[in-house]
Amino acid sequence: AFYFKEPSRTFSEYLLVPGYSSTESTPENVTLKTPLVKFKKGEESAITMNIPMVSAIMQSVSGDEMAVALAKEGGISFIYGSQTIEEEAAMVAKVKATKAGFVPSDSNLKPTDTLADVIALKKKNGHGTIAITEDGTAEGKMVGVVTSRDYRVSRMDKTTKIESFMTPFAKLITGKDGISLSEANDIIWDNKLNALPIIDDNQRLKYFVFRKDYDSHKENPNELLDSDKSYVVGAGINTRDYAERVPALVKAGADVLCIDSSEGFSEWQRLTLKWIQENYGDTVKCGAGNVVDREGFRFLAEAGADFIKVGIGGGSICITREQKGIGRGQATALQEVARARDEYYAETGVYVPICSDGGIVHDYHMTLALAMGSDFIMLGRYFSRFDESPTKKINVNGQYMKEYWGEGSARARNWQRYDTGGEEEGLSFVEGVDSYVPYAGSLKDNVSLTLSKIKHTMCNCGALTIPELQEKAKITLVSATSLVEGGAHDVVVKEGNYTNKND
Ligand code: MZP
Repeated sequence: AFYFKEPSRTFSEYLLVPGYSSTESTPENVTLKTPLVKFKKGEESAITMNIPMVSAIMQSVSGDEMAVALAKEGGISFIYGSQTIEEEAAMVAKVKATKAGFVPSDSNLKPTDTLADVIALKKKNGHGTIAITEDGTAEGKMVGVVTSRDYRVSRMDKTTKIESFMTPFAKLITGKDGISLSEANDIIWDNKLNALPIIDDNQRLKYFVFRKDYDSHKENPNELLDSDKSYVVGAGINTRDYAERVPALVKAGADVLCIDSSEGFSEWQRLTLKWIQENYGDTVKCGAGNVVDREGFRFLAEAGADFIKVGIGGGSICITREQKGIGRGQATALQEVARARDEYYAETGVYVPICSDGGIVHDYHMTLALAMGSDFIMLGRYFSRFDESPTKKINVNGQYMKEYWGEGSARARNWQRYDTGGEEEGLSFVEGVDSYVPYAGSLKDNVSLTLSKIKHTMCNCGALTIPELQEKAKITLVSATSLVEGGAHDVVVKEGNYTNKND
């Protein structure tokens, strides 16, 4: 057997030692832009992200709602592959169809629906303006609109029919398709509306222009109206049904794919990548993984992976190390793979981005992962706590929790992720658990806080970009006793004065 000389280590065993910060080292000057897919020296990656965060390929994390919310912040979700091809493609298509102000086809109700239906739809879509069409479909003629103001009449009974409180279409000030954004904005403000419905010649609703969308596009209004821009979305695939799944996802508009597997150093991944290259050349981008050492990285890089995920057994819901005794401490795995990535780049002139996947507990772990060479980070538990994850929010002993389960759990039954080929199909033993995580609110608020911490730390290290952080970072191992020194200690902390939401 081969024995590694050093023990494998986790993020919590390290700290960053500050470097020189100049007057330029301020959070506003930090950019977190990062490449998603491989590129040649001197060229740019075909897909870049504004923040180095992607959401995990998991049932309890990445549905279409998560994908839109994360894309709005500059990251990318990978829609889970442990569902039928049709269901996964439909989720991708829904994300691609979502534009600022766009109304998805299930955002309509008919006049005979009730206040309860309005409330349920508002909860699902997050906005209070709902179109009322003759038959409740997006193709139907628009007959009115319900706004937050209309249904906030508390005396109303939930069984009250919409027709009794909606604003009839005749009374609406409507915009025609082709209206300029500033014209739309004038109408919105002059009439104290929250949203302006934009209709086509047959009085069918095309989309709403929401006041909040206008505000966020003030700098460049054309991005919102006359624009085809859709949100970037990824999707998970497996090494069994790729010949059917990949075409369906590509047709639905997926921008990037990723082979979702707990162990990626396998011939099955090489064959999957080969099939994609033979059928699509380099027009379809696909990541692979997961690996934890140089050999695994080189194998997938040579097989043509567009990015490579690092990490086995470190996920919060993962029991692979306990069940099978395989894996490696995430920090050590990442350091070795990052060196292999740099070596491969020096040799071939091809930069293959790597993604640290799993095991992030504190926000500073993300900064460490970036400093250790990760180009971006995949997170499951982190995103599962937010409103936008596709799971139920439940009250457990007085505290709000969200459900979070592993892809290798009996609940997800994603046996393809743990498949080692052969005739055997199905889950023979579990590699993940079903759990609760404390509910933490909206993605936007939490991501902003996390990014702010990352940017401040980068400033302390004198780095304004991720590559600069990787070059300049000074990283030290910490002893078990100095870990205690790092938290509040030898004081009685008053209740409620410190909450680190990601802890
Ligand atoms: P975390 O962010 O919750 O710590 O880890 C998320 C990662 O754990 C996923 O991206 C995936 O690589 C991995 N995962 C998902 N399901 C399981 C499992 O059931 C798992 N064992 O390990």
